[in-house]
Amino acid sequence: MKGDIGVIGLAVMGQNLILNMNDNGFKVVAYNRTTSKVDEFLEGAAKGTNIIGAYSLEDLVEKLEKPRKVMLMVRAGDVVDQFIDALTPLLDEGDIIIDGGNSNYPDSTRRMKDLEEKGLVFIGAGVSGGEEGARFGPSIMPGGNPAGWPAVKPIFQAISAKTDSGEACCDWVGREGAGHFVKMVHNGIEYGDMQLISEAYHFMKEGLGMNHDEMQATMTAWNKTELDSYLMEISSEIVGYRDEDGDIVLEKILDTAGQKGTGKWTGINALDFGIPLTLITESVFARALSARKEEREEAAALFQHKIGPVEGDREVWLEALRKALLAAKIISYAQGFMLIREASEQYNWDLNYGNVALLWRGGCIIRSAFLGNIRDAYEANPDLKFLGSDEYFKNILEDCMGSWRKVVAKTFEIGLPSPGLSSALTFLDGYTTARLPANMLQAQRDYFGAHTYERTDRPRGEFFHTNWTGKGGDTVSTTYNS
Ligand code: NBP
Repeated sequence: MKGDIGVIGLAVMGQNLILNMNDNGFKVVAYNRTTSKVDEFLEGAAKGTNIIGAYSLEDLVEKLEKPRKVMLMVRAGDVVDQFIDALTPLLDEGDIIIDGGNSNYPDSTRRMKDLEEKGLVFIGAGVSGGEEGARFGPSIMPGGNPAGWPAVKPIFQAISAKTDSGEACCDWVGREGAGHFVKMVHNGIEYGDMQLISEAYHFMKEGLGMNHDEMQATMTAWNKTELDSYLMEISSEIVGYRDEDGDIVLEKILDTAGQKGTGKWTGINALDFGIPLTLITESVFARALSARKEEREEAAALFQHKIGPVEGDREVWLEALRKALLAAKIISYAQGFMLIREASEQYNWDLNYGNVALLWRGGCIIRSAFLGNIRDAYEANPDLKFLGSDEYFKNILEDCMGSWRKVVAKTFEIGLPSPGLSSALTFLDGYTTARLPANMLQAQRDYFGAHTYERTDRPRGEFFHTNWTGKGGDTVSTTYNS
């Protein structure tokens, strides 16, 4: 009997996905560039399973049932193109290549189009959940050529995470690079959630002077509220975790954050699309700032910067902080969905936003109870432009507003950096302000560059220029560049 699917790449993600597929009754053919890893896998974790090894791409292709499904779980970038180039001549019309790595979505769009011309089907599937997710149920975000979905769907939906009501955290996202785009935004949101929790920890530790047991108890309690999420759960474990000497491990970790680039990609796309994705982008910058450790130490000494204590009733402050965290988190997701909507409209992907929320409901790093409410919001109104306008979220934002302002104001007062909490509030204040001072910006642009402006007392689309100095002409910047 031939294999149902082939998987190339036997590092942590590939091996665990294969074992998961095997558990779900699929016959998997496993291949790796360094073929000794195939034997190690078959003799190790895959011993006693139905998994078959392959020792060349020809061997892999030979061992698969048609239409063949070959999944790449290799390092993103050139390696994916190299495997696609090597596989293409070996495959037959209608065979399917799936890239399950963290690829940049324009690459997936390009690969889908190239392979479509050659009669092959390409699926770019974002996979989230790390090692444990891959083994026991990841969130999978497949996009690309929809012709391949019927053949891949039974496998992916079987191995993916399930919601409490049994729905698979895997469904078709959309054409071209839509799957990898949604995965990219997922990772961006992950940056935002992590930043917000880190700011709350900072406020508790430096502002309220709490010890680690107290912070752990607080985060554990928060995890039973609307903030219930995987990241809150692991953070509550981390904050109280002690090493063999009884010391808190967290305090021994150097405060310089790493990043692999998906948060940066999300920010770059937001700038390209003109979407005010402030919280996620601030979170990327916060990591970049943290990485300049030595410079920060010098500047801290130079400015003698100290974070002042937060005075007052601790319990009152903690509830205010919880509300600030929740409100800022809503804004982060609202901004993320604005970016997804913009991409969907620009690329004609016709994405289902409620479905996107469902994909993230389980299995992935940003999984949370909250995503169920986001799904409900988009099911009730698929055209929702701003998540915060949905009744459920609007009520929370209004309820949290006073506490949120109080916490952000306090962080400014005591010198505690709060880029996530504060940028989200600034966004909401801007978004809910009917008249912003952009009239001044337009006047300045027109003054120095004859860029023209629209008027409050004339229909939109009519442009005017003022000869502000009496020395300029009537030529506007559509006809010359200054
Ligand atoms: P890695 O990203 O570490 O890639 C390892 C695989 O790539 C091995 O099979 C390796 O073969 C192969 N490879 C490399 Br590296 N260079 C190669 C080359 N020049 N030619 C051929 N093969 C090459 O594995 P991973 O951490 O399992 O991740 C796989 C994909 O899933 C990545 O795109 C990653 O970004 C994504 N992802 C990872 C996680 C996670 O938590 N790790 C989560 C979600 C998504 P070799 O054994 O012969 O060197």
